[in-house]
Amino acid sequence: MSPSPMASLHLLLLLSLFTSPPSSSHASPITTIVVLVMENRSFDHMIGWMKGSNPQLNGVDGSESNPVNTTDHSSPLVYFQNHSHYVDPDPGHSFQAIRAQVFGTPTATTGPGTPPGLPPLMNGFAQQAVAEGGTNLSEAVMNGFPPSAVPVYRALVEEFAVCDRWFASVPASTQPNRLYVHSGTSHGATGNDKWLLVQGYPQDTIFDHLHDAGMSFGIYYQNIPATLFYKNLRKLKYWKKFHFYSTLKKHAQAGELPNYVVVEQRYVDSKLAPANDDHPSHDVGEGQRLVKEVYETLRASPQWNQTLLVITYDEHGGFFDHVHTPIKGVPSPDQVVGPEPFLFEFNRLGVRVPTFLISPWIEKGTVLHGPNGSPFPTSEFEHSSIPAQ
Ligand SMILES: *[C@@H]1O[C@H](CO)[C@@H](O)[C@H](O)[C@H]1NC(C)=O
Ligand SMILES: *[C@@H]1O[C@H](CO)[C@@H](O)[C@H](O)[C@H]1NC(C)=O
Ligand SMILES: *[C@@H]1O[C@H](CO)[C@@H](O)[C@H](O)[C@H]1NC(C)=O
Ligand SMILES: *[C@@H]1O[C@H](CO)[C@@H](O)[C@H](O)[C@H]1NC(C)=O
Ligand SMILES: CC(=O)N[C@H]1CO[C@H](CO)[C@@H](O)[C@@H]1O
Repeated sequence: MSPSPMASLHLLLLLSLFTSPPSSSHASPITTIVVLVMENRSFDHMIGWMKGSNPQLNGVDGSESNPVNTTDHSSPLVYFQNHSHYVDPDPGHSFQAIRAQVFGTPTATTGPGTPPGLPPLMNGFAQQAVAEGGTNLSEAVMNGFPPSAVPVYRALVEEFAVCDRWFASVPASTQPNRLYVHSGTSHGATGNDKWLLVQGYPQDTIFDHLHDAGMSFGIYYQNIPATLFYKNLRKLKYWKKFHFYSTLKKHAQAGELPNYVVVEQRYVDSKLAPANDDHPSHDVGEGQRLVKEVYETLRASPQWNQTLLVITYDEHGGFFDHVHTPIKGVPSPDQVVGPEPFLFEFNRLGVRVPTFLISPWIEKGTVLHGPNGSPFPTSEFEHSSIPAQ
């Protein structure tokens, strides 16, 4: 396949994390990779306060702040807090909103997709939130969960590996980033374009490549499989690859999980079945329950010894993160340019998101800071690190 060159080899790199492979061969012990992509939360918001669980992790200490007005030097500062709870309404995370958050530019500006000469100071989150939802929203975005509120993640940080330099692939909303996860490109999408989603995106996917290579995959969904936004997945030959989420447990127990497993959560909220994707205003407690259930299902499987679970977030959802988003040496995956008025060239990444790597082969308390200049000096982990191989 042709993932972004920046991403290639990343999966190998992730796999090199594993402690001693089975002595009989040098092959990776992993035959099943399970991918779960949660929704709309930044690294600092979700696990930035977990330095107490692992001091190696690039998190926060409360000294981080944003001015209410980036052009007024006497403007008050909003400091990053540790008492996030239920967030409603949803903070802004359109392409424009994110540009304002990352570069500190006024929200209303149009103009080029990447403001020339401006460093990504991550200083516009409070200002953008005030413009969109007033003071309460600026306090909501400058806030993270205390570890006790996200106990499942605290346990994962302590027991397995966390990547503290993994970015959303596009500084834009949900769907472009979800498209990157299984195909290494959004095919020019910088927003959630309903019509294009209905038509289906035409690019090659990891599913096609696995299928052609004789490997299996399965999508375990709860209400709507977002993977159907890839046109290729609508082919008749893939029809049997889609399973209700309840089948995950059956396949796991029977040792019948395919090589590549995608778990899709409930995106749609209702009283009987609350959404569990962590997207505001959905309850993060539900997301924690889902993660725990997936982990326990895999752990109880006879395939656990060959399994890697990757949990990441599509994008940061408008929440502050202090790590500057990479804006140099980011190659476009396919040279497709985004729509007017920004004509985005896919030459910078989105905001940092939490990513966990979970497997019996991973050493306890590992923090992976990045791909260490491989394959290119400017390579970073982002969503196409998953299909890259
Ligand atoms: C996992 O694999 C290793 C190496 O092949 C083996 O020593 C160990 O017994 C296996 N554990 C289980 C639970 O199968
Ligand atoms: C921010 O400060 C600048 C300079 O003082 C001022 O011109 C602008 O109106 C302020 N913006 C807001 C939204 O208050
Ligand atoms: C802002 O938060 C305060 C305290 O939580 C609450 O009383 C108030 O109604 C909120 N304002 C808005 C506009 O939501
Ligand atoms: C949150 O921050 C305050 C002030 O820095 C600190 O006293 C408190 O212990 C922190 N709470 C948690 C749960 O980290
Ligand atoms: C499932 C869900 O509500 N996800 C939201 C995450 O943010 C995007 C915008 O990027 C919304 O459109 C999604 O609805």
